[in-house]
Amino acid sequence: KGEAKEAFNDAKYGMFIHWGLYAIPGGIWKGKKMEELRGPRVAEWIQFGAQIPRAEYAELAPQFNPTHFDADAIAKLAKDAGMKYLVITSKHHDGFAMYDSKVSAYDIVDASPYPKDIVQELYDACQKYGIDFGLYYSHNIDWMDGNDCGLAEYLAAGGELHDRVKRKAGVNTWDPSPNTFTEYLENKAYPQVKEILTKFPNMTTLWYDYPHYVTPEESLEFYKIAYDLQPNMLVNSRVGNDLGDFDIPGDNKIPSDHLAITKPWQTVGTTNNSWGYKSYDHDWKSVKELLFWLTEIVSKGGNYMLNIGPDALGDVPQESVANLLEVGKFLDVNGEA
Ligand code: JFZ
Repeated sequence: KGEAKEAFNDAKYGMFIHWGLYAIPGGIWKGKKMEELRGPRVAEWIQFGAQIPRAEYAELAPQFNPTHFDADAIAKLAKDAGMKYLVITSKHHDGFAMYDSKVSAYDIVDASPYPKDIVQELYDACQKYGIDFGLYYSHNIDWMDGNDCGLAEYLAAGGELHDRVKRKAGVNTWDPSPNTFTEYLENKAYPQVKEILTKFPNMTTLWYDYPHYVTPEESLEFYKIAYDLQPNMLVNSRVGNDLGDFDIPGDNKIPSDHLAITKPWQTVGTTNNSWGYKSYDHDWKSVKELLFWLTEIVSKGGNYMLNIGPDALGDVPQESVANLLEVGKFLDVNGEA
């Protein structure tokens, strides 16, 4: 994948989009903010945070009607911001697909009043603006269909008992699906990954997230599916078990010894402090700070993927739009061609 890796390094800067049903609560569930709930304070974790039963969380789907969503405007924003590629959440930990899936009806077209395939719209708009395309897929955690996220099976396979595992990080313990994790892999995760790779050709990256309880065999299977269908596409290291074509040092992190890294690497960052839309988080990184991250990462040979979180109507928060465009102006004047 030498050429693809070079292209990845050359791309340097791209857009990450976290968008799903969690944009409706926007970080507040029944009057409680993420900070008063469990787990990470990022808004896309609300189902875990408030331990919302699956059926109750699924009631968000008929309320999701992002009539302001404008794929063209978002692809153009990426372009004007100086970004070369875009990666959107095809399915996050909540298990809801943002494209028209034939594998599961828990998706934007089948379960919400919104008639369009959001991923398809963005894919087409990216083609139009010459923006490379990639997808995020939560392969391990699926609070709707993933039972215990594979925890029991991971332990049975002799998986390491580190802190996160002891804490059961991310595991749906409050209302796990009736099917087993293995059934989830066979009937949902593997088929959906095959589905997106077939539906959206010529992707540059597939972004798996996060290998909490994935066994080496499962990581290999996820990697192989990707390789078989799109051999030139790069898979991120979060496929798990030291597989993957590029590394991610950690959210909002720059590796301390970038010269020791042998794989291409990417830092992912937020524009405020959440990936998914968080209605009360106004702590936007300044243009100066975004430029610091971009120049720091790119000058060390990395690739920076900066996130936006559209709201329930599909509007991108104005502050992040303005800041991205300011960075774009800077790149226009100072960036290389
Ligand atoms: C994961 C997700 O849980 C989160 O919702 C978001 O999608 C983010 C991009 O990825 O969260 C992580 C995963 C790994 C680290 C931190 C947050 N890490 O290694 O520091």
